[in-house]
Amino acid sequence: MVILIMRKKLLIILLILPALVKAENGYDLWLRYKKISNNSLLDQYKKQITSPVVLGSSQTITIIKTELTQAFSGLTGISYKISSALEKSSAFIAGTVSTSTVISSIITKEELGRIDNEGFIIKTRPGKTIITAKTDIGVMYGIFHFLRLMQTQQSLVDLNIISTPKIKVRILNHWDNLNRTVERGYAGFSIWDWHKLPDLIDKRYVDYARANASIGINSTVLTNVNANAVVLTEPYLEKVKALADLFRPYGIKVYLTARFSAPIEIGKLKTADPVNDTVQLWWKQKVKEVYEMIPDFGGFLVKANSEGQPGPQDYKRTHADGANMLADAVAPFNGIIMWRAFVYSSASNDRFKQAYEEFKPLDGKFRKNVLVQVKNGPIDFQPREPFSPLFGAMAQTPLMMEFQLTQEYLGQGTHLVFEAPLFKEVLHADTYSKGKGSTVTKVIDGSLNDFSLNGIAGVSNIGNDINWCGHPFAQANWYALGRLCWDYNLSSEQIADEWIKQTFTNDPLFVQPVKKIMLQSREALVNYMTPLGLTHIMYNGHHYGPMPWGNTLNRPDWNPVYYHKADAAGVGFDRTAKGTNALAQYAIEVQNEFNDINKCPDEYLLWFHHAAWDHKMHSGRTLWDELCYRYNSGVDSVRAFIKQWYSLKKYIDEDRFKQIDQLLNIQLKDAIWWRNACLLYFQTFSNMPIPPQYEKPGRTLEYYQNIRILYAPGN
Ligand code: GCV
Repeated sequence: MVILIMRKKLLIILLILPALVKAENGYDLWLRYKKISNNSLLDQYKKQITSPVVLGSSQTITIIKTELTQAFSGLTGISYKISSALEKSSAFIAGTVSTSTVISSIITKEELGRIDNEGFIIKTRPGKTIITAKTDIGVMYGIFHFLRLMQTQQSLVDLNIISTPKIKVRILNHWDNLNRTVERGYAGFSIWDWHKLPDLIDKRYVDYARANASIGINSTVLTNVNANAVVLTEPYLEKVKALADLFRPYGIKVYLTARFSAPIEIGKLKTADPVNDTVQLWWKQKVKEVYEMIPDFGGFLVKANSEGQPGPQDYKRTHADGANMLADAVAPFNGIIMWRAFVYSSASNDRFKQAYEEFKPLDGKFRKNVLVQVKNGPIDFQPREPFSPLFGAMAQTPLMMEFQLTQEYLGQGTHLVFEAPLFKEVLHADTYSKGKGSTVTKVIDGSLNDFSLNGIAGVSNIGNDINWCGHPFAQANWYALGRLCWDYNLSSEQIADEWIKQTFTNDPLFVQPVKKIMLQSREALVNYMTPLGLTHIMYNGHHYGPMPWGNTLNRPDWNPVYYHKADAAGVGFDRTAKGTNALAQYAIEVQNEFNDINKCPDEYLLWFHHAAWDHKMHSGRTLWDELCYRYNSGVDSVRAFIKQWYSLKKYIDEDRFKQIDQLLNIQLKDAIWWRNACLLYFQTFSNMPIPPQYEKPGRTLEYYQNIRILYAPGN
């Protein structure tokens, strides 16, 4: 009996304990609005948000009210109602400057002059909070900023925030197909349920818009750059319209990818030649049709003459001819064309050089409403690449940045990799195109070459997985893109800090170590995958796992051996004047940074040099020993992440804790796989021993060469 009672008690305890930290599935992203546990802060907050009022009457204002009701109630634990009219007791007032004299009397002309139509101003005094802007969309951004301050438990005392976005087109590129598969997608199927649109509006579309608005993303390309012309037919445009209507009050514009051969495929023309009058007319009519349905349609993103996609070169025309034809069609409606510079043909002796060779001669030849969209590096979203030389070479063309959020070459859906340090590394790089300080950032924001149109794109990592991005930490890359587009001066640390606090908890005992993991994660991945400038040695096709020996595809530049060129003498791609001379595409100062094998930073050594196995590195180690060291330190980092993560169990809900724990263990298995496969393979050339302090690969090279991952996702 006694035992029974004890058992019962034990049973009750077991049932109650897990319920203390409620299970979460990640769906709420960074908008969880959990009750603030710090009571003195809570008191301060309550005073600042007493009797909240939001002035105005648009759909955006309704959205703001819904968000605030949910947020204030969740964060304080008291239920709030947002009023539409000023009351004597209103401490919290939000609305455009024209909505109330209370607001306009507090905000100066000079302050207003410092924001654009999307910017906002937040001012607080004891017991008074003003959030204002020139437009309702600006007010919405101000509200989300304010909620971020609350969620990250910042003081609301004496705020004087004047904020305006540094980048105009802050855009996601979905590589989503109409059949709902996602190219390089690792989070399930596409969130766009084309089959049921426009009749079924999934709640996810609303939450997608909220999430983007909360981090300042104002544009989205719904479809894959490997485009399907069918999206431009009327039934699909109806579906696109439904999404555009829904996203509009969140400040989000919709764009589509344009398949260059659409006039033939859906227009029944014989040609898609951009100088042909009938073709031009077809596009003009198509564009008119789109704008009649979606008056604020953003424009088109185009991948042309790349990886088998049709384009102007099929008719012996240039990229500028193609882009300009589309630009002329959208210009009357203020649309823009984002024309991708991701091209590489087997004709060049170095894939690195291809985009520059094709686009540099076209500098200045594009219409004003064309942005040339350039991937961050010259090859293809590798764990580390030097910045694309195009950024320093197109002074007469506005260039926009393309980053990849989906981790095609960065461990895909199973590795924890925070990409903000990668983004910032590229943005900080100095092109020297107009002397010292000509950073990629200044090229992208237009300040260096005096362009007002500018943009940053992130290839989306969103799918229909319950937590949106597959890996719980992948959400941080979506978050980082939005925050950096708004303000590229934010540090990676700041972004990680905000994201962790909103996504998990404000407890510093959790925040600090997790931040450390995030900030080290990209370098760890570089070390266990492609240290010292190794490039593109992933598995063929799906790109998951190591395959440095890959040498069977038709085109040399699709094979890993092309990129590392390992032989008995050494390893690495000689891009100096003795090699392909790709370095000549950079300003002389950049060339000087990389040209001398003894001065080239370790991180980029094998990008630019074929270095001897006994080459002396900056550490004093030989290249071979350094390679062994880096691969092992990558593995050690992941081991440390796991140990650290395990110590954090008590701070978060069990579901997310376990999921991340298991994913980290996959990451460790993969890191060991990468290290062993690569070292064993490169050892066949170096003929040098793995130094005794490191673990010896437990399997043979043949074992690793025989691993087949047939059905990796996203391929
Ligand atoms: C959308 C890489 C990817 C392709 C992608 C291409 C691109 O090659 O592997 O899946 O295609 O880049 O950016 O166009």
